[in-house]
Amino acid sequence: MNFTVLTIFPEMFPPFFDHGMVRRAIQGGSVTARAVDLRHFTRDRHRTTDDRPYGGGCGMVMKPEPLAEAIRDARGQMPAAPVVYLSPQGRIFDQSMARTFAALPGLIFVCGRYEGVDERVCRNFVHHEVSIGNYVMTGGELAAMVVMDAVIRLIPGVLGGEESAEKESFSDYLLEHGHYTRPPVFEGDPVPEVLLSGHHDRIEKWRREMALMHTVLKRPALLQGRCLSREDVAVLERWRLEIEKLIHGQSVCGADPLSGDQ
Ligand code: 9D3
Repeated sequence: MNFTVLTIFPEMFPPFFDHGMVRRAIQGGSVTARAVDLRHFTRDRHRTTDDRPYGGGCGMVMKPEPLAEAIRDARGQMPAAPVVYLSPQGRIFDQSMARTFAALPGLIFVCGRYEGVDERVCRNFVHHEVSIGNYVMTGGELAAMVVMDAVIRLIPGVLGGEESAEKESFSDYLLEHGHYTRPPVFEGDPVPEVLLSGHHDRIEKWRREMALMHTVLKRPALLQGRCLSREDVAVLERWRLEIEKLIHGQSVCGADPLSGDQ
């Protein structure tokens, strides 16, 4: 997988490329990554990349010529790599988009700054417009790193990329169970006993149940419309009974909600 990032802030990228799994992927040869300074593709003395918007208004727009030249140059080097424009108006990035991108030979990222890029670049040079979420940032550079980070770990050959990616797609819609390591008791708080028991079938069952519980309590929307296994449904039914018992207990001992007192 080859990444080219077109940006007016190329210095932001080496710290990202030079750490952790990203660095290992590059060193191991499964990934190449470079940030290209858009100013190299300017021709004026001041190396201008922005200009005032037609029609007036505040803020600046990224000039089309340096972007177009930079994109042509990058495409010349990797013709099969689509151009991804990071923009707050893009489709919101998710795990399935990460999987789609990971199957490609390369990606060319265009990082917007100011109010964005000239619409004609968007229209004629960009294949995918991508946002990383509903909040306002100052440019596309961090978004490009987010996308590369999520894609790199899915590339076959990158540190068990295949194996763990497969496991993920199976339980994509569940959060993970809690993780524990030594010591067995930390500040009075013990590790769940089952994890120390050595019973691997009980441990697997506990993990699945805790994954379900974390999902129901923290991100219930993830379960909407997903088909759960028979065992998962049985676990949910058991919880429902437990919760119903608790509610019945409350209506006997607690205040009557219709009496008006409190
Ligand atoms: C909110 C009105 N405009 C700013 C005064 C629009 C605007 C333009 C450019 C808002 C943000 C940006 C810069 N953001 C990005 O380049 C960006 C981004 C983001 O802000 N949020 C989520 N994903 C992305 S990807 C690129």
